[in-house]
Amino acid sequence: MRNIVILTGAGISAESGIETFRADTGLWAQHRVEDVATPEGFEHDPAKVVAFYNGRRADAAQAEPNAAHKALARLEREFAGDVLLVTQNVDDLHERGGSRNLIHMHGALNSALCGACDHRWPAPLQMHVAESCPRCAAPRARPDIVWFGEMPYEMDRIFAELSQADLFVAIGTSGNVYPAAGFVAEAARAGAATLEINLEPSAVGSQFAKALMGPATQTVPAWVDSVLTDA
Ligand code: BJW
Repeated sequence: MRNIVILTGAGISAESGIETFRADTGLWAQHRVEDVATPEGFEHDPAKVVAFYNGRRADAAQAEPNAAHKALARLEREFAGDVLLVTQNVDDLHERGGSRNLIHMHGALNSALCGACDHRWPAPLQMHVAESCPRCAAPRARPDIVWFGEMPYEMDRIFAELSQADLFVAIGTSGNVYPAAGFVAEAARAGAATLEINLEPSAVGSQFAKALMGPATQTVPAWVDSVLTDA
């Protein structure tokens, strides 16, 4: 086995104290998706959207990487082949846990994006509405987040890596949001072994050949140990 592609979702950060989206008391039980996670919502009420992401950025800054984040970083360091981590999460707990080969397909809380020229720069802890772009000066700064209806980042690279994967693993994601929910089918079609690690089977759980159920801080370190021992 040479190439491992790992997809992570909100469940891997849950035990660091970051809320998931679709739990009964999760973010989507507290906020309307249309209001805070669509371009139309931002157009209609930018102050509400900026405040939502300011709160999320503050929560992420308080959180610490957990044993699952650290185990994936160890896998990247110690596995003889290539490990690519694709996260849907916008927090920076994978980086702070030590991962380097990482794609934030849904953007990042610590990044700001110019809606006029696509320039990116480090977001302040608290963004303000209609901040100016440091490159083109347009008052169009927005959180650098992929909202519904927008194209996730680095899709060409992700699909290329999935087509070369020997193993695809999804950790802590509910399988409700595409294109990420379609990665298991893509990887299986290309001949990869597939593994789901979650608290409970996801919406696409039946498409995985194997599953490990339990909290990520227990299942992920145990799985990483087994991969490094068998390698
Ligand atoms: C634990 C745990 C513990 C808990 N240990 N596990 C109809 C059909 C198909 C698709 C569409 C459709 N209509 C529209 C679409 C497309 C749309 C979409 O998928 N909609 C669905 C709702 C149907 N997708 C898009 O618009 C995307 N763009 C797009 O498709 O562009 C076109 C394109 C075409 C072709 C190729 C490529 C692209 C953009 C999606 C943007 C998603 N944005 C959000 C919000 C922004 C980021 C943010 O604010 O953080 O991203 S939505 C939200 O969901 C967030 C997440 O990244 C994403 C996934 O959530 P996740 O991570 O799975 O969290 P939860 O809460 O759902 O699940 C947590 C899991 O953890 C659970 O399974 C728990 O069991 C588990 N768990 N504790 C282990 N301790």
